[in-house]
Amino acid sequence: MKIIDMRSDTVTKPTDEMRRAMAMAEVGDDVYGEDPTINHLQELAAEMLGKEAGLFVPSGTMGNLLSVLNVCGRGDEVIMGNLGHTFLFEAGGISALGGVFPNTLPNQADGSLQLSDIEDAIRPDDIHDPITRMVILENTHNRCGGTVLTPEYTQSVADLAHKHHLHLHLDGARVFNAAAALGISADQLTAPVDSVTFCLSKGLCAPVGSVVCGSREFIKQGLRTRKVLGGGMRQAGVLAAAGIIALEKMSLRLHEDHARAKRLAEGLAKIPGIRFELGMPQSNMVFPSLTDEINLSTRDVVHKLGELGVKLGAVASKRFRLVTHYWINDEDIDYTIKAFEKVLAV
Ligand code: TLP
Repeated sequence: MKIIDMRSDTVTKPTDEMRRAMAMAEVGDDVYGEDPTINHLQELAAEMLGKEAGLFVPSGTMGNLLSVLNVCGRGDEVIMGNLGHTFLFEAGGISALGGVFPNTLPNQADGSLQLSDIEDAIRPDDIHDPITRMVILENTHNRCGGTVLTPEYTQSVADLAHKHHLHLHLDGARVFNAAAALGISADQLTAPVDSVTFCLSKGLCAPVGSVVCGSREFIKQGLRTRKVLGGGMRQAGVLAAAGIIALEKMSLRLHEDHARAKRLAEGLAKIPGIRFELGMPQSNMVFPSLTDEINLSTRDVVHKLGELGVKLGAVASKRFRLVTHYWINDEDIDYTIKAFEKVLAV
């Protein structure tokens, strides 16, 4: 039985072209700055995101953590969304390792933070208060439904942050999906921010790695922070080789995943018992929910779909997440819709 794995785009395996490039990659000791393939990847990433420099890191989690630790000391505060990945899914790393305090604001349905909420959250110069240092946005926004923030909105947050001398970081794990959804280049989305992390190992299909981009000074500091976190790698050019293909080729095809996500959602929306509380997909994530008439739990549904070869995530008491990616084709979408029909019919 074919397994259709839509739990996440993190499950993507490298393409044959990536595997060939990995085998042939020129490598060196990257802690000495001597891995030519990593150097090329970092330059390419910085250029594509319109920043001075880039830094290859093992994961998106480390990219976000490193960015926070670069800017904040113990007791400092970061403003972020209450549904943000850094708050929900990074094991509290900024607090555990940096003593950094998250000040969470309600994420709006589209993944944004309200400007007035941000303004109110910035601390006054008062010895009772932690010092606000940073704001984090996420684009696309995972838990809000793979929603897309516009360059205009990002600029308005940057203007506010900079007025208060705050650093604006973007968790752009899927910023190339956001750019594809808007039909613009990724640098238009990242121009307003001071630093950005994006992932090579999600929809872009590379096996490992993320890149942090920012000013030369920020990345220089990041090299030290990465070392502190144990993320200084050696001949990791074998990984960066896949990352280069991810950027040059795979970033250009993400609209195909978005079209399949839309088709999947449209098919599922026709099935009695399914509704779309979070709205229809804007990128590669589909979040169907069960209506109250369905007596099955999400666990039951995940289990039954698993028996039919469809893997997906359960993200709330009545909600699922399915993520389209390079290894999911049109037939897989049709099969998944039929499998849902079957499971919910009983
Ligand atoms: N997200 C994963 C899970 O951790 C939830 C997924 O399956 O979507 N930022 C965002 C917005 C992310 O979605 C993720 C991974 C990360 C950061 C962390 O990336 P990694 O897994 O490379 O540490």
